[in-house]
Amino acid sequence: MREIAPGAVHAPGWLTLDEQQHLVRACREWAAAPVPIRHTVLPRGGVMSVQTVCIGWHWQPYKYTRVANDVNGLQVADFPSWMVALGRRALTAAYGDPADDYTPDTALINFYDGQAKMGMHQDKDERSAAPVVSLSIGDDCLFRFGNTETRGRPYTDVRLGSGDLFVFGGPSRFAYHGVPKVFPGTGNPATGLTSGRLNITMRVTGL
Ligand code: MD5
Ligand code: FE
Repeated sequence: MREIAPGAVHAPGWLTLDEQQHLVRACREWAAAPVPIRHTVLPRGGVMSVQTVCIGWHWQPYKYTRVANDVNGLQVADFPSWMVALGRRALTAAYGDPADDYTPDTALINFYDGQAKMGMHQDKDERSAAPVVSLSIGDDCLFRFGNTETRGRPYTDVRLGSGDLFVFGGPSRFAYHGVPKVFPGTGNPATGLTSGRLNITMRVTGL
């Protein structure tokens, strides 16, 4: 367990192999239906290299909706209670306090192929400052954790691997961050994911 910045905690290998397998299976189902995973199209026409599917609420740039009117118009899958429980356990692991009042209501599930990246950005479409719980499965990546003022330096580069937990809360909740690189072939096929990287971020929308 390492505190990268106040409120930003990295717990390498926090998920068991069994938990990773369970999450891979769940994400495969969510990626298929009711709203298929897709490359999000940005308002100015850019297409994200990462593929995303959401549960609970549907994220589109730059808001949350109940139905995926930018994809197929259907309501996204429910946010299951077992994911709420997992999010609470993650917060407790990171901060050491009970987290019974933490109730994430959405998750963005991002799939990175070997070429995908995510540019430096802040997550501020949520109307809540509650922590974000991030879980990684599959190939390692370079994760860049920045500051709340600018996209640029200072930042800290952290390598995230399969099973890693990262919690962003307190003063780190609205920091800039991104994924400059994935390291193909570094994952563990026993997770069920034979290539690429899966990242699940649980959030509280405040909606
Ligand atoms: C990823 N996902 O690896 C990252 C990990 C995203 C996204 O950035 O927006 O889908 S989550 C990192 C994160 C989320 C929310 C707040 C902060 C970091 N932070 O304040 O540093 O696909
Ligand atoms: Fe983000």
